[in-house]
Amino acid sequence: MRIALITGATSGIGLATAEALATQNFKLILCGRRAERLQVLAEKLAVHTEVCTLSFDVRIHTEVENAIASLPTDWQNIDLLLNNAGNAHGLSPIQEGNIADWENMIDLNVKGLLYVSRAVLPAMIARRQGHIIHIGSLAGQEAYPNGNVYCATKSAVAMLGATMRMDLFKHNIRVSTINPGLVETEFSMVRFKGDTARAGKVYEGYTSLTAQDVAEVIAFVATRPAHVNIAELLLLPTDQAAATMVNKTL
Ligand code: NDP
Ligand code: 8X3
Repeated sequence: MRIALITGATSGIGLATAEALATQNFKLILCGRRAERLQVLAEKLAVHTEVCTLSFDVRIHTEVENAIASLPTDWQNIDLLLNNAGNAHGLSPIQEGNIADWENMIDLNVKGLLYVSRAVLPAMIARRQGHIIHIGSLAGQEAYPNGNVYCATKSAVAMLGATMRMDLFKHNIRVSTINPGLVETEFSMVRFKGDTARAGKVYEGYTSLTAQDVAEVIAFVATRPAHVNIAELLLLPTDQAAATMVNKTL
C-alpha cells in the first residue's frame, strides 16, 4: 500500500481526493488547519484504509517541518504528495490590492507548497521513489482582470512543477501539475471573505467542475504505472473555454 499526503484535505478538491484515494490502495495523511474536519474525515475513511491527520499551517515553515517530523516511522515513507492547499484572497485591481491578501496568497500558494515539498523530498530521494502532484490553475496559464497576485502565484506553481521535474527525475521522482478551471468548492467563499451571495454568483448559470471531477483526474494521474508521468494537465468545465470565457445563461 502506498502512502499519500494531501494538503488542504478539509474541503473541496483535497477532501474529494482523499475520498477517491481511500479506495485505491493508499494510506492517507490528511492535512489542513481545521483539525475537527480532519478528524471527521479520518473517521469516515477509516472503513476503507489507514488514516492519520496532521493539523498545521503550510505558511509557517517551522509548523511544516515539525508536522512532517512528527509522523510515526511507519508513516514517513510518503509516496505521493498532493500539494493542493491554496486559495485566492480578494479580487481587486492591482492599485487597490490589499497587502495582507497578497502576502497570504504568496505564503500559502507558493511558499507553503515549497515548504511541504522540501520537508517530504529527502525521504523520497533516499528511497528513489515518489510522486508530487501540484494543483495549479487555469489562472496560472492565463491572466484575467483583477486576478493579478492569485494568477501570479499559480503561474509560479506551474513553473515550479516544470523546474522541480528537472531537478527530480534523476531521482526517479515524478512531478505533475494539474490545472483546473472553475470548480465549485469553498474557494470563492474564501476569496470573497464569506460573502455567500457574491461567491454563489461565480457558479451560477453554467455547469462548473465539481471537486469530485478533479479528484478522479488526480487519482488517475496518481495511479499510472511507475514509468508514466502525466506532467501537465488542463481540466476545464465544458462550459469554459478560457479564463474569461464562460458560457453563462444568466
Ligand atoms: P477550498 O477553499 O475548498 O480548499 C482549500 C484548502 O486549502 C482547504 O482544505 C484549506 O484547509 C487549505 N488551506 C487554506 N489555507 C491553508 C493554510 N494556511 N495552511 C494549510 N492549509 C490551508 O478550495 P479548493 O478545493 O477549490 O482549492 C484547492 C486548490 O485548488 C487550491 O490550490 C486552489 O488554488 C486550486 N484551484 C481551485 C479552483 C476552483 O475553481 N475552486 C480552480 C483551480 C485551482 P484549512 O482552511 O482547514 O486549513
Ligand atoms: C481558481 C479558478 O478562475 O477562479 O483557480 O481563478 S479562478
